[in-house]
Amino acid sequence: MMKRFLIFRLDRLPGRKQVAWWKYIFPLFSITFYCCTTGRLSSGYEGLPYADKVYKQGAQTIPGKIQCEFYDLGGEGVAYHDSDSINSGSGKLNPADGSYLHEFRMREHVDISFTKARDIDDNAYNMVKPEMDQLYVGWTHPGEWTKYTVYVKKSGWYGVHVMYTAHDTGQVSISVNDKFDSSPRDVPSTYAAQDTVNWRQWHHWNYLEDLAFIPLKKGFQTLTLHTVTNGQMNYDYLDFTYFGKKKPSFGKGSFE
Ligand SMILES: [Ca+2]
Ligand SMILES: [Ca+2]
Repeated sequence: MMKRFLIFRLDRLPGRKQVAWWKYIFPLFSITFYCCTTGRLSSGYEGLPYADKVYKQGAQTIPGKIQCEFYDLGGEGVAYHDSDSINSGSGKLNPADGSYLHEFRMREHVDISFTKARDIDDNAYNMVKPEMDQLYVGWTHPGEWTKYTVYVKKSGWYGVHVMYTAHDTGQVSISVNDKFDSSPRDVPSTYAAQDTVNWRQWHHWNYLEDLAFIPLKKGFQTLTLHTVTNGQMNYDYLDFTYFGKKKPSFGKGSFE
């Protein structure tokens, strides 16, 4: 569609008997490739895969980890929904100092921080030891969501696992191309009564296997991570592992 449109426009360049058509081949190819590879034309979705001067990959791939902080570009209502217009982490809890970690997407509404040493995220109450300097989405509230353009290498059923903290047990759901929603999935609390440092209750990390099983088709898709109940969860990444062609007959089910 885009290709036809551009060819039509080139034919109608005004006042030129001889068009240096070759000058337009590379831009035409680039735009077509860009649009096709982001899935923008096929879905009508206006968001784009995140990339910056440090993270240059663009769309994240499945199987593999989907880093939650690399939600798409596009802003409120397109690539995410957040309950306020402040990034409570980047530029606030982590003051702007010119560094990548402190200023990561600090003008966007989604709240982002990163794992820190000095007995903050490397504490004795972790269920799984987190890597340091890992960006994560935090300060979550029910109703908030972030969307990701991903590239799925192989069609089939995938297990979804999550690296997270949860002050109280909450629930999340995942949708694919805005068409299918998983039922809400429990994200168990990582609260530890023996930790007497109150603010650190948001820093007990866990890796939950088999949060859900979902079917994915090969190619570019969008995934949306919804915070359904409770909030107060921090999401480092979703981990997708290939399960097989057939729907799992065990575990926590699927979309159905
Ligand atoms: Ca916010
Ligand atoms: Ca992360």
